[in-house]
Amino acid sequence: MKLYIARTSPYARKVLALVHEKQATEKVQVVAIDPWSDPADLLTAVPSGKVPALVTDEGWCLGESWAIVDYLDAVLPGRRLLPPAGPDRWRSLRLSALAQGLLDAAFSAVIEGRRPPGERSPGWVVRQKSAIARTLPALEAAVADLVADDVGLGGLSVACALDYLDFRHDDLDWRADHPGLAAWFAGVIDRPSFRATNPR
Ligand SMILES: N[C@@H](CCC(=O)N[C@@H](CS)C(=O)NCC(=O)O)C(=O)O
Repeated sequence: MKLYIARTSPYARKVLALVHEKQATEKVQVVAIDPWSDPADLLTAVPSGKVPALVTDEGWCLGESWAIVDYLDAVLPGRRLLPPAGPDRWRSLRLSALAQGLLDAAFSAVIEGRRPPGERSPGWVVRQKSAIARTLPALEAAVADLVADDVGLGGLSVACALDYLDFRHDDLDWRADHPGLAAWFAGVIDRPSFRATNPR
């Protein structure tokens, strides 16, 4: 299988970290590219032109981190990060969805700041930062679920999103008002899967 990534993409990191958690790195050929330069291979694989993108051994293509992790979790050997059914699965998916919302807002704010000065919208950045500010307390309230998820897909996704805040929004002192979340994060971020995919 071929996995297109960008080294600093937090969405791609989530997929890569899952591959590491499953100790299945030898099954996935990682291809680092710059999605913003529209490489032909990426555009052939996924019409969105975004990373991560997966091309399977059978030759079919899959985009979107949330779909790729579901697929890889099922087909790769190693521990299952997303429980197959029932309340454990919904808990993990809910955490994963909160993380995706956090990441979307954090990433969108960063990209807005990279537009040419005359095209930037301060109002858009404020809107994204409000979404971040609403999501962090929701995660703080879900710390028991994070612990129960035991670095399943939900916990893995939340850790990647929080580390993206540290990476790209280092002015945001999210730990101060979310001590439970900060303690949980400190306990997981040194895992080999996160160290191996650290974008810094
Ligand atoms: N919803 C997508 C988001 C992926 C995404 O936005 N990737 C960025 C890099 S972090 C990208 O490839 N952007 C290129 C573009 O928008 O043209 C996912 O979860 O995989």
